[in-house]
Amino acid sequence: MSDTTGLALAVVTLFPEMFGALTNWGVTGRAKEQGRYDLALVNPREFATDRHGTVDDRPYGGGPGMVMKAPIMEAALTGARSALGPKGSAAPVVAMSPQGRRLDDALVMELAQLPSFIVVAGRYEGIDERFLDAFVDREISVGDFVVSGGELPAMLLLDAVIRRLPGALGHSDSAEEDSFADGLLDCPHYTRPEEYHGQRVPQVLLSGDHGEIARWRRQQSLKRTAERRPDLMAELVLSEQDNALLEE
Ligand code: 9D3
Repeated sequence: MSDTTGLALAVVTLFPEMFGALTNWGVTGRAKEQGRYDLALVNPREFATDRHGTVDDRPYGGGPGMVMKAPIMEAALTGARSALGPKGSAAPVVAMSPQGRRLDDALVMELAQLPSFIVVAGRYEGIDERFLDAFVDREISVGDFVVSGGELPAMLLLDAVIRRLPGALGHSDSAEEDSFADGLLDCPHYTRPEEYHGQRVPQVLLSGDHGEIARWRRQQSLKRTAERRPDLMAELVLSEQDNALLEE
């Protein structure tokens, strides 16, 4: 990719092969082919200094598990900055962490507007706190549940960011119509057959009246959001028209 166009990404990870799930498939695979982003993968293992390739060590104070070593992570981060070229020196660093701020659409949009950033994915119990203090700008969590490492959370974050890059989505699934762009859940969807296990497609969708269809879809979105996500509903400022649709 050229140095001046597209988002320049780097991930520091012990399992770089996992990121093929992102770069090889679907919307995020196509965006890569189209040069909308580039992804450098840097393995801390390559920066180990002993013959065993050690990247972790026992925690001070005792307890279970292992901790990723700060000097190795620092060297890998420097490697990631080099891999990014001229954009590397200014690239913010985000670490995936259960202790981080919870990912949401606002944070995704913020990251999608940067020229470059670096993601650090941890394994084991975590990374030496002094590396986080010295080099990491923000820690991000994907939710209050435990997964086995930072790689899947990093892929989740990057998928969400990449689909927000200009041109990444064809107009068949436009970014404006994506759920959460307007703070509402999506409406229900139907395709053939017209009747399935005795359930018919809502008549309005067969009517060809595009005004009525848009109105019905908006109403369904409002209703579902109110029923399923009162937390999202509380954040909305509804128009008179939306309030009327919800009343019906
Ligand atoms: C016993 C304390 N655990 C912390 C909650 C240990 C621990 C579990 C899992 C430490 C690291 C991990 C690996 N998880 C991540 O790196 C991670 C994560 C997650 O587990 N949930 C939600 N978001 C994220 S972002 C990175």
